Amino acid sequence: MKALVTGGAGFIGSHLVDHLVAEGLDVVVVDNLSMGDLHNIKHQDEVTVYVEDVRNEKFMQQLLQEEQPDYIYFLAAVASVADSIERPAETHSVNQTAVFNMLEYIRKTALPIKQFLFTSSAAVYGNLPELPKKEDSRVDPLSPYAIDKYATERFVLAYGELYDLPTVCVRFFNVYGPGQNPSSPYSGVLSILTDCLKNNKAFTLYGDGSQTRDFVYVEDVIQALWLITKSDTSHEVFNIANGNEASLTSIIETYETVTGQKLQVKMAPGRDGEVKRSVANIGKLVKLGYTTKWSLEAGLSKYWEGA
Ligand code: UD2
Repeated sequence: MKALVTGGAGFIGSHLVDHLVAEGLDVVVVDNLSMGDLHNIKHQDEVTVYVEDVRNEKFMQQLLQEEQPDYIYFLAAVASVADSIERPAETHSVNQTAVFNMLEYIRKTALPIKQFLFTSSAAVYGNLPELPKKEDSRVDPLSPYAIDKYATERFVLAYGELYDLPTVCVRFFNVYGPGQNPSSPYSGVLSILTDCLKNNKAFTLYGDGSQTRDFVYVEDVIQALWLITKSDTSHEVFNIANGNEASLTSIIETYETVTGQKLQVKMAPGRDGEVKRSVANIGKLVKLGYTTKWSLEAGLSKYWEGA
């Protein structure tokens, strides 16, 4: 069995690649290294890596023909709400057009795949009051990022239904853990917090800290992705989260306790397009056998140890 992972040198992608190798799959990675790093992949020598942009349509088509993957995990993305507001056209070309082009090529050439998994985001739910978010909760995508993710989900599911392709979508909530790049202002908040605590830098807190998120440790995310692959599920959407809501202020306090460090905080206005509260209902994933193995405290301790 062969798997193609786009964004496979990135934070979540590289953990997935390591898992797939450990499960005995042949793994092919495409990554343009815009946020990823080949060193993130532990089993680099066992993986075929192409340093390329998923927007290179010709290249992607040739790759699919040559490699004939059974499983495709589409993780390549500009993974930031704020970045999509700064650069809507460019983020659209990655977050939607590249995925669409691949689906279209698979359809036209009737490429025999076992599963096409698209990684979407909790951002699709927006700021509607229903909590926790279920996969069939109403959506209200507020930013170019969220709109692209939602519209692409619909393409992925419609292609699945209309052309009988085995497609599935997942909505990541806030994923954290080793390998998350803290270098961009748009990086995940826990990678930035870790960098600030380690290197005694001031942390900029956007808003009043009462915004909530559902943080899930990357190993639980990989558990979820693998369960979805093994279940042979098609035409479904799954939340991938921990199922717990925590305010940013409480997360900072927990991290200070775990590390025994005190964070310097600079206050700044909240970011545009931001979601105020976010927490998932993970019942659908639990039905596949998912159990969260990492509480926030355990995940943060482990992350800090390796940082
Ligand atoms: C996450 C995902 C994003 C999308 C979204 C869905 C990451 C990196 N991004 O965005 O791809 O799926 O969820 O809702 O996981 N913050 C600070 N200071 C900082 C950085 C962040 O206060 O230096 C705040 C930020 O304003 C937000 C919270 O921390 O309220 C989490 O920010 P984030 O960028 O880690 O993730 P989020 O939820 O905006």
